[in-house]
Amino acid sequence: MQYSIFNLIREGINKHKGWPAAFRHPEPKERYDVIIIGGGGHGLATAYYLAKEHGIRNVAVVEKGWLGGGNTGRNTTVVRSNYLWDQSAFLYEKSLKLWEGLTQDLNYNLMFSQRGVLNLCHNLHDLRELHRRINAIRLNDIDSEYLTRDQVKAFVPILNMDPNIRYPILGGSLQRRGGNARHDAVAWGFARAADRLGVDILQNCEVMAILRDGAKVTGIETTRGTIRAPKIGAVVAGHASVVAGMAGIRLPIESHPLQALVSEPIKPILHTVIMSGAVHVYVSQSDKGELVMGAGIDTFNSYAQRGSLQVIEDQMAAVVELFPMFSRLRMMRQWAGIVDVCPDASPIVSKTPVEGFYVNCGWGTGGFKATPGSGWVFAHTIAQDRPHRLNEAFNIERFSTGELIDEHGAAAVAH
Ligand code: FAD
Ligand code: PYC
Repeated sequence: MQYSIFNLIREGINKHKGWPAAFRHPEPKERYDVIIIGGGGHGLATAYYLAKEHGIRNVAVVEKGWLGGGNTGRNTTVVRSNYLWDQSAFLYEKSLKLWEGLTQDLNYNLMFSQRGVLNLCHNLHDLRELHRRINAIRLNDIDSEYLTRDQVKAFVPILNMDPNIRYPILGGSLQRRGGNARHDAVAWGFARAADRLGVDILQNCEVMAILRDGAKVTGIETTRGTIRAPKIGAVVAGHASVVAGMAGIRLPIESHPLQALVSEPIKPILHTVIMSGAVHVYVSQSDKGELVMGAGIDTFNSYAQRGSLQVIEDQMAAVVELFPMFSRLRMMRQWAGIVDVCPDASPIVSKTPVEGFYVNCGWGTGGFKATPGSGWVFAHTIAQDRPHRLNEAFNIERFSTGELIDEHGAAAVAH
């Protein structure tokens, strides 16, 4: 449904009682063709593309809490595709291309803003590594450009360009097509579009067990009853090991808290995303005016969605080093999400040894940008029972064959 200014005025006068729900709240059916566990962006995107691209509409998305209440609603919304290795570059670039048409495709304003992502370098090693990456990225026909120190200064005049500081800025790599999007809108937009294609979205429905008949899955046991399906996809960032364990699969994943924080809102001052691996912080400004910041994971393993003070103290020191003028800003909120990290800092989007059980996990600190691409390839993998060529390399076997895709560098500051 399209909304006009008249609807808005009418709803304002009528105390907002007339808006239709964006999606249905159905009771679970006994049986579906596919069950997707996890109602974050990746799970909802998978269901949407199953219905849209593969005509599989008898699908349930099963979410233990509310849509987007996991990392989809907790991340700092950086979108980019500047990855080093071909396999990752192609997958993240597919995702970025989908982002570029997603607001229109879903008919939902995702506030996708290609404001650029600028990675700073502060020493000779950084500089050499930056050039290597820019060359690798451009060889894959993905945009990436080098900015000299003077060009960085012209692009973001509020950065501290003093050559005598601890980590002087020597230059940067800029992906102009990178940027930010509104994270909740991504969940809501995919949910509404999937619902319209017939997908059942089941919230407050926690998966407690995965049912098997020998080597095959047959369904799930949930807090809303037993639901049967011959194909089950698990897309549960932060709890991938827990849910895979229910199917008898052990994943090579560690779960860590990743924190972020926002300042009080201020007038527009920062028009791009700044990341610095050496000083160790990243920052952008939201449409509300808040500065959104973060850095690396807390080093301990945890399922508690909070982190330690020392990590945010370090982030604050780093941001003030890059932007001395932010020193008087007050911080408003801090939170954490649980990120599942693979040993090579790349995801697993794969079939498993259990027939009909598929996993999509291990996106670590960087899966928001991958949301549409991840859903697109995972839908293909489930529908065809074989990976798409874009996710072939991200199989679960690579941890025994040794064909790892080491993207620790691309995870950069957030790692
Ligand atoms: P989620 O949104 O977490 O969805 C998984 C869902 O599964 C959850 O809603 C959960 O409730 C549900 N679930 C779990 N267990 C069960 C169960 N037993 N039964 C039913 N449901 C279950 N990435 C970027 O690309 N850019 C960024 O700037 C960025 N910043 C980040 C900042 C922070 C602080 C954090 C924490 C992460 C950040 N990320 C970023 C990573 C990104 O948020 C994630 O990779 C991505 O959102 C994962 O999406 P998802 O849909 O897989 O997971
Ligand atoms: O992957 O670009 C990223 C990112 C930024 C902040 C957290 N992850």
